[in-house]
Amino acid sequence: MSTKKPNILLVYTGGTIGMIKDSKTGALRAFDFNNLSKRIPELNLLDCVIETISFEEPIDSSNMNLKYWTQIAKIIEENYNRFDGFVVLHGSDTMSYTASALSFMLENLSKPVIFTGSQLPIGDLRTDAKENLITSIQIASLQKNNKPVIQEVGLYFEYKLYRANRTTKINAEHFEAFASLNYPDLAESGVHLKVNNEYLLKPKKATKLKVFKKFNENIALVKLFPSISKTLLECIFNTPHLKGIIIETYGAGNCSTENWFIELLENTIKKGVHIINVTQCSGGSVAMGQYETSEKLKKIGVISGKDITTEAAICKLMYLLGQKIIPKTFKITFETSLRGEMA
Ligand code: ASN
Repeated sequence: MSTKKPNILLVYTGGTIGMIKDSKTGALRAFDFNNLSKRIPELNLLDCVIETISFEEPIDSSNMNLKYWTQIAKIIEENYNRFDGFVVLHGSDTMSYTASALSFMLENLSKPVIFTGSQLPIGDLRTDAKENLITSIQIASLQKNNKPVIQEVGLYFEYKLYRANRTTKINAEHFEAFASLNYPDLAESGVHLKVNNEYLLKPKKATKLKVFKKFNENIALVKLFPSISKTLLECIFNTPHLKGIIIETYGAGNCSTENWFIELLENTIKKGVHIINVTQCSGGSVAMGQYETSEKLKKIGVISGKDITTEAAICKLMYLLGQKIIPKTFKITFETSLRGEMA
């Protein structure tokens, strides 16, 4: 058995976790990650070797975009062989989007990439940052038979490890800020760190990491509401260069059966724009055809998002549009689970 300690790369992108209160002004400012172990001496107790890399200018995650997603993917790609695991520190607001995007960008991933952050800055007396950071590093360091236990993109927050592309931020106040309503927790941190092995992704054997960065951003997200206007929808659907639209429907994928609405969708699909049906509910699945109010969607070729989160649907759509899949197979490809993001 090898006695080598796992090497972990900590990637700091920004967010509340990396901030400390200036003792004089009281304002929050980004923390110097080169002095990480000085600030958090507990890290020296961990059974791994930690290196850090930081965005030159850390950002609030509300400013996240494709350019930054690509930057994170590149950091992982360039350091993939030197490290056994990666922990990405990220603002919680858009963490589910970034972590979902990375799950699609990193094909054949066989090492842990754990996203975490916090609700309170690391320097705050009542901070949740220390536990989130320390346990994320421990999870990224877990090995069995010299192989990482977690071999996918995860999100760790408030004692739970989730499959990242199954998560949604559900609370801006509670320390328990995330939920994975359609997939069980991958691990739980209590007195013991309990990994639920049966729910982990098992990657194909001996395949090399491939990093795909050519996402196509020409997409739209429409949340339906009773009495939504034809003018508004026509305006969105006729956006130049649009390649895909995600519609957040009601319940199990239901929507209005008014003729103008169905015709608008049908004509848009005929123009070659993909339409994905995702439910507005936080949990549960789209089941087109279960009610009369979704039967027509099925007939006109709307794609089922099944139980995918909106965050993961957005990233999967950008990813698949970037792959230049032929129109005939696009629907079946979207409806297939690629990274454990849907049933
Ligand atoms: N606004 C912060 C961010 O997402 C929130 C946080 O990290 N808790 O960057």
